[in-house]
Amino acid sequence: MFNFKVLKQAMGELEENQVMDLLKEFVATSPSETEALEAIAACQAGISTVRDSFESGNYFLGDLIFASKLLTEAINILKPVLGSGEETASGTIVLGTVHGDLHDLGKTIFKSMSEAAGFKVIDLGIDIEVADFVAKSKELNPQVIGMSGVLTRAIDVMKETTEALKVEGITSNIIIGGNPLTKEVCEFVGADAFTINAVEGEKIYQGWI
Ligand code: B12
Repeated sequence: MFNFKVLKQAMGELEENQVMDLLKEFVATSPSETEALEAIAACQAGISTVRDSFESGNYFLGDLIFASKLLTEAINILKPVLGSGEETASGTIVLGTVHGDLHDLGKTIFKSMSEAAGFKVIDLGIDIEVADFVAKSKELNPQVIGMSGVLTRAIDVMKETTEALKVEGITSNIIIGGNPLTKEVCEFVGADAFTINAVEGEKIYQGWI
C-alpha cells in the first residue's frame, strides 16, 4: 500500500530526489486514476506546508519557486496514469495572469493540475492585456477562462477583463484565482467563481462541464 503521508512530507521538505523516487515507484504499481488523484492531493498538501513555512519565515522565496517547479514535475510523472493528453482533452481553458501582475507561481500550479485532469490549457502567460484575453477567448471559445492575480491592483483589471469579455459576447465560465480574492471581490469582478486553492478551482470548473 503506497504511503501518501511520506509523499506529502517529502514534498513539504522539498526532497526532490525522494519525491521523484516515490512517484516512480507509485507509477510502477499501475495505480488507478483515483489513486493518482490521491497522489496529486498529497503533493498539493505538501506544497501547502511549504507555503505555511514561507509565511512563518522558515522558508525563503527561492524555496517557494522551487516548490512550484517540483509540483509541476511531480504532476508530469503522474500524467500518464491520469490518462490525460490533448487527444482526450475534456475541455479547454484559457489562462493568464492579468495585466500589471507578473506573479505566476500559483497560475503554473493551477495549469499543471488542470492538465493532469485532462484539460487543454492555453497559458497566455503573465501581464496579459484585456484585449489579449478577449482575442484568444474569441478564437478558441474555451469552456473556462481563468485569470490569476495576487496584487490588489489586479482586482480592477480582472473586473475590466470580465466586462470586456461579456461586452464581446463571450459566454465561457470565468474563474479567478489568487491569494487576495474573496467572495466580495468575486462579485465585484463579475466572475462566476473564485478560489485561493488550485485543487478547489479544478473541482469548481469540473462542475461546469
Ligand atoms: C513570490 C512573490 C513574488 C515573486 C514572483 C515570482 C513569480 N514567478 O511568480 C517576485 C519576487 C517576482 C515578486 C514581485 C513583486 N511582488 Co510579490 N510576492 C510574492 C509572494 C511572496 C508569494 C506569491 C506566491 O507565489 N504565492 C504562492 C502561490 C502558490 O499562491 P497563489 O498565487 O495564491 O496561488 C494559489 C491559489 O491562489 C490558486 N491560483 C492562483 N492563480 C490561479 C488562477 C486560477 C484560474 C485558479 C483557479 C487558481 C489560481 O492556485 C495556487 C495554488 O493553490 C507574495 C506574498 C505572499 N505571502 O503571498 C508577494 C506579494 C504578492 N508581492 C507583492 C508585491 C508588492 C510585489 C512587487 C510589486 C514588489 C516590488 N516592489 O517590486 C513585485 C510585483 C511586480 C508585478 N508587477 O507583479 C505584494 C502584493 C501587495 C498587494 N496587496 O498588492 C505581496 C502580497 C507581498 C507583500 N506582503 O507585500 N513577488
